[in-house]
Amino acid sequence: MTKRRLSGQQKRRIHDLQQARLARAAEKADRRAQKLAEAGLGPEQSGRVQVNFGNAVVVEAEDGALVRCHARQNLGPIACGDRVAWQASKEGDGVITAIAPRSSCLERPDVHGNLRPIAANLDRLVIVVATRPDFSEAMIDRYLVAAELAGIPAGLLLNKTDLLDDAGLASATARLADFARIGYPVWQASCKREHGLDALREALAKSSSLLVGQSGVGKSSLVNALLPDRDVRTGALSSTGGRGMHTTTATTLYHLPAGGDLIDSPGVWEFAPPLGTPEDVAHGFVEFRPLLGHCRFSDCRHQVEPGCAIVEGVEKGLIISRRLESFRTLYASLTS
Ligand SMILES: Nc1nc2c(ncn2[C@@H]2O[C@H](COP(=O)(O)OP(=O)(O)OP(=O)(O)O)[C@@H](O)[C@H]2O)c(=O)[nH]1
Ligand SMILES: [Mg+2]
Ligand SMILES: [Zn+2]
Repeated sequence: MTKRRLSGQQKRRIHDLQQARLARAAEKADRRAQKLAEAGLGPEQSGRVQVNFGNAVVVEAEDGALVRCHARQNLGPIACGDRVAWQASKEGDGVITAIAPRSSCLERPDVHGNLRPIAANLDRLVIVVATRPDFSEAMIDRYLVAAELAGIPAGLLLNKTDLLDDAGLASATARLADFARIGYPVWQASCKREHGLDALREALAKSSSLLVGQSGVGKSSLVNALLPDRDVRTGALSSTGGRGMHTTTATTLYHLPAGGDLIDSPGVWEFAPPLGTPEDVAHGFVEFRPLLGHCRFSDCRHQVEPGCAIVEGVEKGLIISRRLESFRTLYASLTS
């Protein structure tokens, strides 16, 4: 099949169709929840959302049992990792009746600007990158801004190091060194050669981490490598362009053997952080923070204003100029 580029209009149409389907699915889940409730429900129990299929979720009950649940629409979108109250129906599935307050939640806006939760109650975001498919520093920045604004510590993981010779590894490491310099841990791993997994196991133990990144970078392969008793479906890269094939379709939580959880998410081509105000954007760049409030103008936008502390920070070598460019691109997207 020949590859075809979709026009903006076609993309919007596809998106609108998908939104309509999602809305119908949510209504269906709502009706299903009502029907189950009418048939009589058991006592309220607590549980944690393990898989989010969109129209239904799998809840892990206190005793470890997995129950397919539907939710009332008025609860709002449910996220993988949510702690919930649910009630069993006579038919064996359940109804979610409440979502507990989230300690944190990573969200992304859809094209209409509505925020969609990716996963909740996270202690860490792991941005997985590889050189096949190659990574983009700007996309890493966008994930980092989302993590900073959600108050979730983030780290980077360069996977597939087995594909790199010494020069390739040195070059990828140098590209990621800027992120290490501003304080983000950078791990390296090869799922294929089982390299770097012990350090990762140690870093992820006893906490809840979400794996994000482009399709095909090896997020599900990492789950398989870290949880040897699991067999999560992984996909090959397409022969044209080396892109992943969107193998994972539902965000899923797995328990780590040493305690803690690892959440696998479907890969994306593009990621945009949810941004509130222009000030948010600057706060999302962690190394800007000590300089914010030191510009000559209190309403400085860090663009062309004289006496800008961020621009001076670049001149003094405190801020990497590529990060200022990333900031400006995000700022422009917000104000345009
Ligand atoms: N050489 C090599 N290949 C790897 C490694 N990790 C994963 N792969 C391969 O990369 C391809 C994609 O892996 P997945 O684990 O499905 O990638 P993913 O990030 O989960 O992709 P999505 O679910 O689409 O987001 C598969 O063919 C894997 O075998 C690695 O460390 N080295
Ligand atoms: Mg996957
Ligand atoms: Zn400024």
